[in-house]
Amino acid sequence: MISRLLLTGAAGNLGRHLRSSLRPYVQHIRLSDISAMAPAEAGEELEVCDLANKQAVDRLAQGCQAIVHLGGLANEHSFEAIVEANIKGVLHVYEGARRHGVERVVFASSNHVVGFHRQDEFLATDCSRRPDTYYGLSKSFGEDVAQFYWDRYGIQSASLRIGSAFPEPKDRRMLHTWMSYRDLTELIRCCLFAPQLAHTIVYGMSDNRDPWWTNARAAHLGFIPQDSSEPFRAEREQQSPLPPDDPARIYQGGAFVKLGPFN
Ligand code: NAI
Ligand code: 15L
Repeated sequence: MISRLLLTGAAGNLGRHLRSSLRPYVQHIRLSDISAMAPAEAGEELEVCDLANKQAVDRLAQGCQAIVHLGGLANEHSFEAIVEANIKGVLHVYEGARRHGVERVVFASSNHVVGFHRQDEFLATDCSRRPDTYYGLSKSFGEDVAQFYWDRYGIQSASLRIGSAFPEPKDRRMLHTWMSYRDLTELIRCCLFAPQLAHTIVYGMSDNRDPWWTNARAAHLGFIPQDSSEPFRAEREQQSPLPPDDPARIYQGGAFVKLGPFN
């Protein structure tokens, strides 16, 4: 059991699910978000906090054994907004971890760190990064922060390059990138309890038929996905395919590669 886990982004789609699905593995869970959360139940602590506020994030980390960092903007925004929530946010989380002796951090990175790789490429976790947005750049920065705090301070981390974590895959692209909530919970459990993480990068995906990524270099996590996008294939393939020259069909990041500019 983790004695006290900090879960940021607890009011979000994934956070609301993980709040209950991670509960069996933790004695106390500290839930934080900038938005309101459902009232606390036994063993839960609620802290409303802006990740851009360094002092407030520092208080969040106090007394925690581990952190699952989901909080921040989860898709593309202006650089100014991304800087506050995601860039300052992830640095503040790691600074809090350092100052309060938190042992490990699970960081919700994203497939958009590699979004400008083509869909016909098969990527390992050590491929070059090709972020597709300011959002992807912020996740790339977060992965570098995780590496730095391991190298400099010995804080262990897993950076989860989550594909598409939704109740169901929504479109043809997500047949490749989908991750069920059950598999996400299991991946985070593996990251919290694996004997040694150092800084491990892992793709967050279910056991899909035609993946774009391999987790061969993260086998030490012991993560075995149970779900697959396959049961949704027939229905999703009734959607018209995008034109072959559409960048959203060419690149792994899908529609994200066409977002912006913001001026
Ligand atoms: P979400 O948008 O539902 O949840 C993010 C939460 O962060 C929200 O509740 C929001 O209020 C909070 N937040 C935003 N700015 C904040 C700030 N300045 N201070 C404190 N809290 C703030 O997104 P979702 O889908 O739950 O994603 C969770 C994490 O997983 C995000 O970091 C996202 O980038 C990452 N991720 C999610 C994927 C998915 O398919 N759902 C795929 C790849 C990565
Ligand atoms: C992400 O990083 C986003 O947070 C999520 O909303 C999805 O768009 C996902 O990637 C995806 O690529 O499908």
